[in-house]
Order: sequence, then C-alpha cells, then structure tokens
Amino acid sequence: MDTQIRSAVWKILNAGLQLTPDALSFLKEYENCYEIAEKIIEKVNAMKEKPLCITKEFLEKIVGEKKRIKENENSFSLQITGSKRFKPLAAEIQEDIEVEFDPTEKIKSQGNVEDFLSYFRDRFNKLRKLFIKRRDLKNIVTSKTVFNRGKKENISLIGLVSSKNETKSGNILIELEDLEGKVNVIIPSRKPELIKKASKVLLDQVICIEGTINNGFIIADNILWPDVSTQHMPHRAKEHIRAALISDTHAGSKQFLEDCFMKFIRWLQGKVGNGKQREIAGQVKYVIIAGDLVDGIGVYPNQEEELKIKDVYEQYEMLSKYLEMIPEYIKIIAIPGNHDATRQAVPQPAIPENYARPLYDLSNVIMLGNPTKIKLHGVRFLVSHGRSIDDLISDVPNLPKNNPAEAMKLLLKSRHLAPQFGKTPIAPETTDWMIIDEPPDVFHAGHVHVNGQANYRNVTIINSGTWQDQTSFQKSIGLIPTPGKVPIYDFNSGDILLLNFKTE
Ligand code: D5M
Ligand code: FE
Ligand code: ZN
Repeated sequence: MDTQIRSAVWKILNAGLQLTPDALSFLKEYENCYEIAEKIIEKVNAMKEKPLCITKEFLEKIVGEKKRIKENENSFSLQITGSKRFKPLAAEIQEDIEVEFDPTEKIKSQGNVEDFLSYFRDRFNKLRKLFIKRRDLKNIVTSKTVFNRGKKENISLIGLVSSKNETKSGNILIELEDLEGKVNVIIPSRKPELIKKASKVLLDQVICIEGTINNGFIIADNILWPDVSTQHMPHRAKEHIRAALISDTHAGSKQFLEDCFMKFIRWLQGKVGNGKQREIAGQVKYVIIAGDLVDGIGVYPNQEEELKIKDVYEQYEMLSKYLEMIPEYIKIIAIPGNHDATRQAVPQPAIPENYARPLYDLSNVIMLGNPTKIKLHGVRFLVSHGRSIDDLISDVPNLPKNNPAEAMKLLLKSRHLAPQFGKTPIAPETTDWMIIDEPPDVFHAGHVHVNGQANYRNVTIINSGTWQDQTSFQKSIGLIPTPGKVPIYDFNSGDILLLNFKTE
C-alpha cells in the first residue's frame, strides 16, 4: 500500500474508527488522503453521536468541504501542491558517510571505583594535552612543582576542579587537582570580571589558572578553558545538499504531535510547500535524530498517564511507520536519548536491535550511540542527546532557558559533553568518550525541547527542539517547548534555515 494512504488509514484506526471497503477505495484516490483523514477525525470529534464506521458518503461530504478550505489557506504547512512533479536533487547524489566515533562497540565498563579513577585520569590527561597544544600558556607547572617558583613569577596550572566555594569576603576559592596533588586557588573579589568568569567554572571541569603564588595559594589572574581555537576553519561540501536536524520525537507519548510530524514527512516527500520550499526538500539527503526517539516507559513517576502507547516495542514500531515514509534516498541517522531503551549513563550504546527491530529493518536508517561523531561529505557532525545542557542551565547563572545553544557553547569551551560528575549519569569507562577531542563543524543536540542556534568560533551549534507538545510535568516546571521547528543545514554554505511545521 502506498505510504500516504497507509499513514491516513493508520491515523483513522488510531482514532478508534473503521473504514468501509468502499470508503477505503474512495480515500485511495486522493493524494491528500492524509489531510482528509485529519478532517474526518476532526469532524467525528465534533459529532455528538459518533459513527463507528466511516462510509463513502461521509467521505464525499468531507472532500467537498476540504476543497473549499484549501482555497483559503496559504500557510506553509498546509499548502497542497497537487500533482506537480518533484525531482529531488538529493536522489541523484551518492551518500558519503563516515562514522568517526560510535560508543556502541567501545563500551566496557564494569562500574567499579577503580574504573572511575582511570576515567578521571583519562579526562585530565586528554584535556591537559589540549591545553598544552595551544602553545599560549607560559610556565606550566604541576601541583608538585608550583611552589618551587618565585613569588612574582607568572605560572599556569592545569587541573580538575575538585571544589569551588565563595568565602565570606567574596573571594572564590577553587581547589584544583592534578595527578600529583591539590592546590588552592583564590579568585579575588577585587576582580569582578574574573569573578564573573569563575561563575562558569563547573565541578570536575579541567581548567587552567594563570596567576602568581602567595602564602601557599595561587592568586588567579585569569581562568582558561580548553576551548576551540579562533583559527578553527569549518569544512564545507561541494554538493548542494542539506540535512534536517531533529530530536525528541517521543513516539508513544500522548503529546507526540503526529500531524505536525506528518507535515514534515510530507514536505520531505515533496508533497507540501511552495516551489522554493519543495526545492529545499529535494536537497535533503540526511535526517539526523539526536535522541529521545520514543517516550519509553517508566522513565519518570506516573509516566503511564501521559502515554498513548504503553509498550516500548510498539513505540519503536510506530516511529518506524513514520520514518518508513521518508524517501529512501534520504539517510536517517539516529542516536538514543534518556527516554530510549538503552543504558541511561553516557556514553550510551545504540538502542539494541531487539527493542528497535523495525527501525533496523529500514534500509536507510543508521542506528548509532550517544554521542556520535560522523563525517558527511567531509563535514564533521558531533551529535549528542544533550542531557547535561539541563545541568548547565540550572548551575550557571544567566544562561538563557530559551536558547540552549548558549549552554552548548560552554560545553564546547570546556571540550566536554558532560563535565559535572553526579549530574547527568556518567558510566565509569576507562576512557573518557565524552571529551570533544576535535571541534566539529556542526554540534547538534536536543533534550531541552527548545530550538536554538548559535555560532561559536565557526562551529555551528544547533539544538533541534522536539515533536512533543508541553507535558504536564513540563508545565509544572515552567518549560515552554518549541515543537515542530526544524533547522535545515546547508552543507555547501553552512547556513541554517528554520522551518516551522507546527499548525497553530
Ligand atoms: O526532557 C525534556 C525537558 O524536560 C528537558 O529540558 C529537561 C526537562 N526535564 C525532564 N525531566 C526532568 C526532571 N526530572 N527534572 C527537571 N527537568 C526535567 P526529556 O528528556 O525529554 O524528559
Ligand atoms: Fe526529550
Ligand atoms: Zn531527553
């Protein structure tokens, strides 16, 4: 059965309605059968006595009304283009995918204390190397050698932040730890700019302090993060293709916006949008999904009340029914989030095949772990679900809630995807796979359900938003999601176009 009619029938059945065979044949004749299905449900919902079965006569009435409505509508998401030919450029272009890092096969942790020791040792060593590579640091010392230096000498100490406190006089006291010991650093209250910088210092981050020695302390002159080089040059592709960046579909949730997601798929199929919008659809070669594919089950207390589908296998099945409708020449890359059926601690292996079989069965879907590094046509993508963004927004003063890209900037600066231990759960792998060893060209995350974009030292930062409407939990914490917005990344120019599929 054609995918359009399949989704229309799926929608009707899901609403608890049946179609007579006549009605089914009638519906099949219409290219906009999905919109007709929406209208059927809307109509039935408005009826006092609801029919159990939708007949051909019922449909004929609706189609008449539908035609009239279409003439008055001109919004992007509802525009029907009829039978104009769609010739997608991306179908002519060969895929070019290189998975540079996928944690799935690397994961080994047994979860004991020694593992955590090696984990933090690895974090420190790798980030220290990044600092040393910068070559702008003078007189690098260690916790052991620092006090051999003279009082007036400027020194640089690299260490992991093991504590941070404000003293009564308004100084900030940071304890830095390296492989040899610990040193106390004072950020003096008389330097307000430095105090402001210190507010961005997180526990367990590896930072560098520049300063001088006084009475067994380091008095800080500056705080540095491993950061991204100002010389970072992004890679661009010669092909005029694009990627649609999405996340947090939350299939199975009562708040999953099926119609909105369906509009997105119909746009990818070249079935909605004006000429320019359809041309852009035809350039989409990749859809990247940054986690929370399904809503899961038992993720938070009383989640059942918020679920339309209470079985995680069926949730993946439902998502696959949608993804199946995406043209096959478009490659779909999906990683897990904290709602998916894989371990919660990062790095997360890909969702196992036994949970998400229908997704693995789609020939154009590639299932990877969280985080993932992937090179598409030479352009480097770092894709991570982004749970730690929450931690940063709650702990760093003045980080905006309505643009998660600002928090993502700080992750890039710290060259780490989950700096704070004891927040986003981290698995005690002996290697720290959450380090951003190479700055990517595109840093894509989700999780916060709020769309946002930024550019930081030539890295394009994108938080893709969600397809789930506000849940009662989100309402209780004042989170206003931005569902249905899709950033479209242009591989050739590096530009982002934001499309809105939400029907108001
Ligand atoms: O997360 C969706 C959004 O909801 C994200 O911004 C975090 C927020 N969220 C989710 N669970 C919690 C708890 N327990 N406390 C505070 N904030 C939360 P998602 O991963 O889709 O559930
Ligand atoms: Fe989510
Ligand atoms: Zn999430």
